[in-house]
Amino acid sequence: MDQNDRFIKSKENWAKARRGGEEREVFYEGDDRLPPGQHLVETWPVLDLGQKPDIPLSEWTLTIEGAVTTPVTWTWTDFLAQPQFKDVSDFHCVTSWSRYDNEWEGVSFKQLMAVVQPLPSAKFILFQSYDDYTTNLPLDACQADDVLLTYKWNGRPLTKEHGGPVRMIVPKRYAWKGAKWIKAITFSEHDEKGFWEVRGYSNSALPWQNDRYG
Ligand SMILES: Nc1nc2c(c(=O)[nH]1)N[C@H]1C(S)=C(S)[C@@H](COP(=O)(O)O)O[C@H]1N2
Ligand SMILES: [Mo]
Repeated sequence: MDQNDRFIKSKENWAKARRGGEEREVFYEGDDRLPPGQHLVETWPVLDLGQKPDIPLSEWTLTIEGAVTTPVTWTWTDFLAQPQFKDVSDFHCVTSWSRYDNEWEGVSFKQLMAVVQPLPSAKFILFQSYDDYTTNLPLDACQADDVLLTYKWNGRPLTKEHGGPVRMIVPKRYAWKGAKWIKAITFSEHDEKGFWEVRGYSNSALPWQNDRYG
């Protein structure tokens, strides 16, 4: 086992030890903005499987396919040609840190859906990344106004460590639902669990429900 396998194993065991059995603890820390069991940080920690793929902008593509009327593969130029969107939101990691007021810039998920036009049968979405990470969400969750594909954080290009060139941001779910180094988005009639979802983490991942383990 290398260091990375050990990290995955320990996170998996952590979820196993905590799911079921005990009742979910829901407590508030006197601040309506901080979800239960979270603490506030001012830095921005880096969390991933350790690969941090290097994708030159000239080689970067994002494919959006599956149960859609118009599948597309965007190059970097195509991505930047989309109407641009800015939003400020809070970031909640399941390992218990939260970071407030992140300013994101990119393409809203609503815009992406206007381009590909999901079929009425499309109910779920699978996200795939350049490091072979995957995560899944119901389509409904991605229709929220604050969901976007971002390439800028606080006015600066998103660094490789944090998922640049482009990553997903889904503020109302724990941060593992936001795929860094995003490569493909597949709309589907069926739900397919992602990397952490098959390793004991919640399929829904709702911070306000303290919904961490599945
Ligand atoms: N491609 C990819 N995306 C990923 C991950 C990953 O390992 N690979 N880790 C997830 C997890 S567990 C978290 S908490 C956030 C962390 O984002 P950050 O490193 O920018 O803080 O990215 C999520 N997206
Ligand atoms: Mo995470």
